[in-house]
Amino acid sequence: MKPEVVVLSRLGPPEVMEALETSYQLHCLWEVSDRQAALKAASSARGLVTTGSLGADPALMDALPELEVISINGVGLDAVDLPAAKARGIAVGYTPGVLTEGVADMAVALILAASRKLVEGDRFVRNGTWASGEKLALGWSIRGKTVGFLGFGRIGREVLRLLAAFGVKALYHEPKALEGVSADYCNDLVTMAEKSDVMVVCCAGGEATRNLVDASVLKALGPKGLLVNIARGSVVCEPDLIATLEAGHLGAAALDVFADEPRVPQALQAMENVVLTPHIASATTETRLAMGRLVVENLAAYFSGKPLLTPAPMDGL
Ligand code: 8YV
Repeated sequence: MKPEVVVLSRLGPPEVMEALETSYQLHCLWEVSDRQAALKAASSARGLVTTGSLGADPALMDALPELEVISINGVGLDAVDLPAAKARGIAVGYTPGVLTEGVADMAVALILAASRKLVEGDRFVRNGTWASGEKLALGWSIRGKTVGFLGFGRIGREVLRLLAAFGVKALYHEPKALEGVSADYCNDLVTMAEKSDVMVVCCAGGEATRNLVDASVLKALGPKGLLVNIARGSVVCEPDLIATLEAGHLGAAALDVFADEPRVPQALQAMENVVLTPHIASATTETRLAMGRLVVENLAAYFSGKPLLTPAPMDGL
């Protein structure tokens, strides 16, 4: 008998779902109209596959009383209730490392898209404004500018490695200074924002970072400043972001993540100086294949009695 596994969202490319189907009896929840009935039918499931955004809350764990292992397709742990999993003795795996490069590439793409007006320029061509004789306003160069990193883990450091080719100066904000990193520490976020031309949000989500980027930080970044968020929408106070942009106190924003996905405030959609993408920083075939393989390998390790390859850090909870 194959173990039963609940899958909350289709993982791609196709070989990931094929690998899951080969080894498990799947309950694919995105295919059902009645989620409660589907969960009831899955009440013997021993495994759960979820994503960084969908996570797993205690209600879901309660609905799956036989649950032994959660395998997350993502690096963010903010949507999975780790204390609830620990209390139930549920093992949790995630996919660190394999998405660092894909997400870092996206941060650089967003910086260039906003500073060089790629999306605005595309609209300008398509809607006939260029043909009507108008000129797009000048963009600006990232070369030699100062980039402040809110969070300087694997992803932030990879973004900086890529940006080194542009000769940027780098600052970072973390709860504590880090050893052996090639960026200057700022223990105050507002001070870092004042000194930065671009701020890249690449810290973990969750209560510790909720609304850390508020009006005071955004105003300090300033009327020429650019905010890039490839982490979690919860880190940025969205109403403050909208108000600061509308008042012209912040120059631009490039956002891959939002407070209430997939809903994106109309006010942000209406602004030419805002680049919006639908939470796709890890969404390349290469990265999603690597993530999907690790999801499958973590499950396989669990069901063959071995330690997970990449267990979520649950110690000390
Ligand atoms: C994914 C993410 O988009 O890693 C994360 O935490 O948010 C993203 O890489 C998400 O997990 C979808 O699978």
